[in-house]
Amino acid sequence: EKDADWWRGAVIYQIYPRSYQDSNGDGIGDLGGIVERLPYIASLGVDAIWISPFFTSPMKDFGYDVSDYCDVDPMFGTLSDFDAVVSTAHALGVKVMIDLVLSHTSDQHPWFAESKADKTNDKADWYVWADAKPDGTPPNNWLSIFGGSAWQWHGEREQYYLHNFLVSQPDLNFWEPAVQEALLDVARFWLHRGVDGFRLDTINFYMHDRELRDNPALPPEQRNSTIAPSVNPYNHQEHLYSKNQPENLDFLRKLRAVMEPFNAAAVGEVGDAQRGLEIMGEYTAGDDLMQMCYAFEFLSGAQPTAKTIADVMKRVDENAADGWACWAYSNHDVVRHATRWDLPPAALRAFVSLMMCLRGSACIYQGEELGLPEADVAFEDLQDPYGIQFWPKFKGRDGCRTPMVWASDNQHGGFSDAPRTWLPVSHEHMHMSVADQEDDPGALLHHYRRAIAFRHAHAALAKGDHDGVKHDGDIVYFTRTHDSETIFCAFNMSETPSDFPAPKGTWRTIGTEIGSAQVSDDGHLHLGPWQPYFAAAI
Ligand code: TEU
Ligand code: CA
Repeated sequence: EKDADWWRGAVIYQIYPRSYQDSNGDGIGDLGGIVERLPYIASLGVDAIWISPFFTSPMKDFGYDVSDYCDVDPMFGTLSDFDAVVSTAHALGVKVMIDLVLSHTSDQHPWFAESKADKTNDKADWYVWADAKPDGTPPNNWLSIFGGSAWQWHGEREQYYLHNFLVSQPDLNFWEPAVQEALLDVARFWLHRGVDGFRLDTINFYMHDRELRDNPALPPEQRNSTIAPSVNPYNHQEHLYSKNQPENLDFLRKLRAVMEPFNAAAVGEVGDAQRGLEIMGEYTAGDDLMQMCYAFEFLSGAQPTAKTIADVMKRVDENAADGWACWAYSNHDVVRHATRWDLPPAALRAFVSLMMCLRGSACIYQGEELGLPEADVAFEDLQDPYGIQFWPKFKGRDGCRTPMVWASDNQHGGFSDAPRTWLPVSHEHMHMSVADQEDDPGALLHHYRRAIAFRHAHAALAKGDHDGVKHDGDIVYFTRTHDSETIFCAFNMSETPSDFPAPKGTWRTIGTEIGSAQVSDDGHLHLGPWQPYFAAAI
């Protein structure tokens, strides 16, 4: 009776566990806190949660550096706390996706401890080791996303090791079959514990070029900052050999086969500013690969307009027509979109309504349902190594990682009873708390609930095909169809009122609860600022 297709069109709520709810008063969010807040999450109407890493970790990259894949970091709780997350979520009808960071481990992982000891141990080839060039410099020119060479010299082993991210995040060697087997066992472990799927970190970094060829330079006009801020020289290189290797697909097929009996779904994170959608096409191309890839198109850059939204959707159709994107506006790595695009409340409403209607699944990042802006974090409070590296040109990722605000009459916004929290709660966030918005019928939180419910009420919006996304001035519009249901959607993506001809044929206006316009007597739609129009074919 399990629905293998549950992920298609799902709304996934992303939890950054350090900052969701602290249940034991140490100033850090934890799994017990998630259990406490699950009724709230269920009240949003989301299908699933994605929990950022809670595994054993020295926390150099706040959990994206794992030292034991099959245990919970004591900071976050225990395996039985995790079981409580799963059972509570399932009882509320919410699925659980966990964040598997398989491309690299922490340098504190026992596998690395063994591997680094010498060149002959059992795990000698579990990481990517290479000799220095004759002059002692790294084996090639590959760069790390977090700054500098992607190679770190190791005195004991007298070799360099590869790290695409922090020095303390050595890359696993996916060319070693035993590594792949060990990682598939990790997936099996969690599937047996009841998880419904995975968010897979950086799936396009799994394999590397075995010959370790130098990456070519990227022409200046192609350097953009989707994956890393523009101050980072990483953007000056085309990562031809350090990522996107065709053999990634072989591993992903094995992983999918492991997931299949559990009806589990994966959303693969593909970090590539130039070829992201092309790679999405490759990685979601068949039933034996990823169900979804995470789309970066709305996670950086200028505020999307009717035209750029139509362009993105067209590129998805061209590159990944048989695949399925998972959209997001905000996450734990980027500036919150309320600030990044400087959006007024009406625009925040329009953007989430749009996301609920686009072909694809959708990720909502904790706090965006409250309209939280990016928090200002002072240099003294900074925690993110990526921010510390490039400060002040790039202030890092702490501004989107500050604690959730639950109630404004409470110390630390109801997040924690500790004297001090790991990142300070933003004062600007306080009056936007969940409790404040629950009491205010006009609050954004209620709009998020209604927009999610609207999608769930219409299979065409969740699972349907579309006839191509088009734009006319500031209006973006399209039609979605599933089985016998056909829905027309139009959105005025601007401050300026706009007229638009009503679609031909017989239609019934729907979605008035999320602001849908009505067709006027002259057969036109008069769309106010940021106003949508929705209609179902009769
Ligand atoms: O991010 C991968 C990735 O693409 C990053 O470069 C991201 O774009 C960057 O943080 C810039 O904003 C994943 C995780 O989401 C991130 O938190 C981790 O730090 C990273 O992998 C390494 O595991
Ligand atoms: Ca805690």
